[in-house]
Amino acid sequence: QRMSERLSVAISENKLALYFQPQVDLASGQLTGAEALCRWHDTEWGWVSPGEFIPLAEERGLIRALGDWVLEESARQLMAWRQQCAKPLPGRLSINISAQQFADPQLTHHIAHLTAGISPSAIALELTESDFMRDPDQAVEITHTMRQAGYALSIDDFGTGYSSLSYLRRFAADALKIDISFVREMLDNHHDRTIVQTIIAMAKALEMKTVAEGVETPAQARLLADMGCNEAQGYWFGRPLPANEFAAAWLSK
Ligand code: G
Ligand code: G
Ligand code: MN
Ligand code: NA
Repeated sequence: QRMSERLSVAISENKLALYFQPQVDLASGQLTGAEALCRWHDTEWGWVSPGEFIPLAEERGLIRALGDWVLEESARQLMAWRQQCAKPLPGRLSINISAQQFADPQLTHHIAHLTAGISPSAIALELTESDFMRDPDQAVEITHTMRQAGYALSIDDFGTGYSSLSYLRRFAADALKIDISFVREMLDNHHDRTIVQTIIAMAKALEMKTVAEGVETPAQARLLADMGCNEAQGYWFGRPLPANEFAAAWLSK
């Protein structure tokens, strides 16, 4: 109870922060974009994990307000980088969308409104595989609207959410994000390695790109590149950073 009240105050008083994690092309090592990740530092409790406050926000009806803030702040930051940095962010900024935001039939319009001034071609929307499958027919409709508007679409945490192959084809997503749980033990566990290889093959067949999550070692990066995975994010390439540090590290030369 108390935590949800404090979260509510943090949202309305602009006390959340967005961090940015680089996404890189595995073949060239070039920056291909970034993922915006929400952070909350409470004066009393310190850093609260999004693994804790995002589900709480969903439970307590705060996720729309939080999601709106994330979208507005993402647009503000893209604009600021354009004005202040030697180079703008290449590719797209990936923004996480929760199931409850996704349930809004006006979502695409709402996103366009909150990110006014930023082209949809600068934004990718991430939805988890399980959120897609909650109401797959509605998801097919919404994802087509999003794609028509020019947003790219990624299926997050892929491999954990039981999509049927027929829906996967109809979702019209641009990218599959291979869940960290398969990447983590890929080098030692041949079952996980096979799953990763299979996801990459399937994505290719469906003309989607693959983005591996949670890449922490050069050996993982090399194996993924050899397997034909397109892009990656993870501590090996860069941790999520506050906007100014991200710009200094990635947008300065
Ligand atoms: O950044 P970290 O891995 O700790 O995030 C934990 C979880 O919180 C991840 O599943 C991530 O997708 C989710 N998350 C982070 N930022 C946001 C956000 O802005 N909106 C939503 N809906 N989820 C987020
Ligand atoms: O569910 P989603 O993919 O949006 O969540 C991404 C989460 O993964 C973020 O909370 C981010 O902080 C975390 N993350 C990013 N890179 C790594 C990594 O290399 N290792 C681990 N363990 N977590 C990571
Ligand atoms: Mn994500
Ligand atoms: Na994920």
